[in-house]
Amino acid sequence: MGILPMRARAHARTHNNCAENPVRLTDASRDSPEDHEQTPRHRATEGPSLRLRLKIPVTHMKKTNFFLTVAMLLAGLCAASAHIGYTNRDFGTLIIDNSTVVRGNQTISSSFGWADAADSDYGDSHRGRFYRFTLTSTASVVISAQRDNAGTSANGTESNFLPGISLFQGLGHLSPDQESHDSAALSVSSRDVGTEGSLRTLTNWSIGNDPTYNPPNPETPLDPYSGGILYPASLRSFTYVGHIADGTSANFGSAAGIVGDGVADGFVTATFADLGAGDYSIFVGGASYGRQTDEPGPTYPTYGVDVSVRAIPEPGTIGLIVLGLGTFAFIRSRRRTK
Ligand SMILES: [Ca+2]
Ligand SMILES: [Ca+2]
Repeated sequence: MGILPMRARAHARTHNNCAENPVRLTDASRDSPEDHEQTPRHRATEGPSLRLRLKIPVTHMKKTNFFLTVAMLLAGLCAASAHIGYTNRDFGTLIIDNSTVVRGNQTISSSFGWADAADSDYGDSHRGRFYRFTLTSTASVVISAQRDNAGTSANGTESNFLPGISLFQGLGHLSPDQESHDSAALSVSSRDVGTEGSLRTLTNWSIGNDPTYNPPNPETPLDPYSGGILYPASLRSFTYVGHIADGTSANFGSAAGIVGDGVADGFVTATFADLGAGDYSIFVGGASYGRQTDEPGPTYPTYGVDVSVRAIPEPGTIGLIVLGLGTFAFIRSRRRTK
């Protein structure tokens, strides 16, 4: 359970669901531009709605059409916000050579999002950032997160941010699908009643998206998505691999099974061993559970973070390389002897 009384949180969430989108946009505008990922529907939403408003005076519209239009405009505002996206946070296919790759200059909304998703009523995926990478063969990957002063909290309160990292197999929805988000009908119907969102940082979880049509149909401005190809709503699954949290239970709370690094210093690192080939998502968020009362929303401070990955060849692979070099040296020495 979160630390706010359930009724208060339910109120906050109801208040926040569609209305949370402008809030996220505010957060995002302070964040990095990659938040405004332009899926086809995002682009289309602004087009037809705007054209409708310019061409058809409200006085000449039937009342029902007017309300439909208002509803669509509101829906458009909802759809235009960012959910689970990876732009500027995609490490790509990792080269397994022990080299470190950094994605810096990213910001995270709130200092509690990771820890809040470790408890029994889950958490909101918007209170953190998703990164991704791909492996084409088995490797161990070192993942690190270091706070910086890039967020709105860069006024002396950035030290409130203690990062938590969770690693999952799987990815959220990618274009042309709509992005995954917690308040999609499929997300809500696939999780327990009363949960705060779909995100879980200590176990497997899944999240849905909304259906969309691409391209939109400009001939039906009241229903611009009635043309084109249907991309139906679906669920994406995240298979839990492991986690690390900054500090101790004094900051990340009492949820069972959390592994902390013992030193609440804004830095965490962990090695995730023997990862098979495939696509992975990293979730990074704040690990200060108790700060939910200090940051009640709906607008949250943002905190800067730099995240890095380093892929290490498997010990078996190293052994083969050493064996190969040894054989080469042996053959050369034999030739010299001859
Ligand atoms: Ca929670
Ligand atoms: Ca630490």
